[in-house]
Amino acid sequence: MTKNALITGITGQDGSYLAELLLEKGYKVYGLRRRTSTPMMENIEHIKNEIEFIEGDLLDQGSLISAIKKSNPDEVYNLAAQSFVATSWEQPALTGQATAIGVTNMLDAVRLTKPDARFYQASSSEMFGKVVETPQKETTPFYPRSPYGVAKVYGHWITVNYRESFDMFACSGILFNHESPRRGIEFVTRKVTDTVARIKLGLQNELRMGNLDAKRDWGFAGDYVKAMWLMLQQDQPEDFVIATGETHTVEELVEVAFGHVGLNWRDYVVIDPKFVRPAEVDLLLGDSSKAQKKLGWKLEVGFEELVKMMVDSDLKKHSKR
Ligand code: NDP
Ligand code: GDR
Repeated sequence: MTKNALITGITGQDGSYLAELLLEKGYKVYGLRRRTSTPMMENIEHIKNEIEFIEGDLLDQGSLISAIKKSNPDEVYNLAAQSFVATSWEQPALTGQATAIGVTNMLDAVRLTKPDARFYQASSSEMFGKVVETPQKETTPFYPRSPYGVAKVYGHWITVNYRESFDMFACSGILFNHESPRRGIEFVTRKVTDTVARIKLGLQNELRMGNLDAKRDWGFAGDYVKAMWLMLQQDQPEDFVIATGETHTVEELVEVAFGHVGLNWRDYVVIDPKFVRPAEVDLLLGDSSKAQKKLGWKLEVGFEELVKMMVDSDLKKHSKR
C-alpha cells in the first residue's frame, strides 16, 4: 500500500532531498508551502510535478490542520523553520514563533487530526551551543547560544513531551550541520563555495567572512535525510544524534574550497566584523554511534568530497550565466 508523507519546509535544502528519497521509495509526497509573491522552487524544480503542494504556514494552526486532513499522512516530517542562526538575533520573536511554537502547532494538528501518524522533528546540534561535553551525544545537556538554539530546544522538548503525554510516535533527530549544492547561499559552506567559484571565474575579487576559528561537524544532506526516514521506521520512537564524528574549522573549509580551484585563500579572504555573531558556538563534534547501531545509518560523503562537490556545482552554475 502506498504511504503518504507530509513534509513541511519542502522548498528548503533538506525538504528537497527528503522528497526525492520518499518518491524513490514509492511514497505519495505532500509538501507544505508558504505563499510567497515569487515562489522559491529552485531546489525542487526537477520533482515539482510529482509533489502535491498544500498552502500553509507554521504560524497558522488552521492551515496545518487542513494540511493534515488533505494529506492523511502516515508520516509527517517537520523541517520548516527560520533556520539561519544569524537572523535569529535580528528577528528573535519570529524565530521563536516559527522554530519553537510552530512545532507545537504542527504536533497539535497531528494529535487532533491524525494521531497515529509518525512525526519527525528537525532538532539541531545548535542546542548544544556552549558545549558541556565533547563529543556531543543524545544525553549531552543543552546550552543554546542563540535565539535559534533556544527555539530549537523548545521544539525538541515539546516533541518529547507529546510522545510521553499522548503516546504519539514522535522522534527528534539531533542533526549536526549538513550541506550540499542546494544549501542556502547565506550559510557558511555555500557562501564560501559560491564565492570561490565566482572568484575563480573573475566575477568577484574577495570573500568577506566572520569567525574563522569556529569548528563544525559538517556532513552531506543527502546522507542525513536517510536517517530521518530510518527514525520513523523503528518499532519505538526515539531521539538520535546524526553527525560525522569529525570536526573542522571554518578556516579549513575556506582552505579546501580555494585549494580545489588552485587558489590561496589568504589572497582573497577579508575579515568583516559584520559577520561575527553576538555569541558563538565554538565547537561541535557529534557522536552518532547510537544511530549507526540502532538505525544501521552510515555516512557516505566525507568533508573534503563535500566541499569539492559544492565548489564544482557552483562553478558549473556560474559558468552557464
Ligand atoms: P532551509 O532554511 O533550507 O529550509 C527551511 C524551510 O522552512 C523552507 O522551505 C522555508 O520555506 C520553510 N519555512 C520557514 N518558515 C516557515 C513557516 N513559518 N511556515 C512554513 N514554512 C516555513 O533549512 P534546511 O533544509 O537546511 O533545514 C531543515 C530543518 O532542519 C530546519 O528546521 C533546520 O532548522 C533544521 N536543521 C538543519 C540543519 C542543517 O545543517 N541544514 C542541522 C540541524 C537542523 P520558504 O522557502 O518559504 O522560506
Ligand atoms: P550554523 O551555520 O550557525 O552552524 O547553523 P552557518 O553555516 O551559518 O555558520 C557556521 C559557522 O561559520 C561561522 N562563520 C560564518 N557563518 C556565516 N553564515 N557567514 C559567514 O560569513 C561566516 N564566517 C564565519 C559562524 O560564525 C558559525 O560558527 C546551521 C544552520 O543550518 C542551522 O539551522 C542548523 O541547526 C545548524 O547548522 C546545525
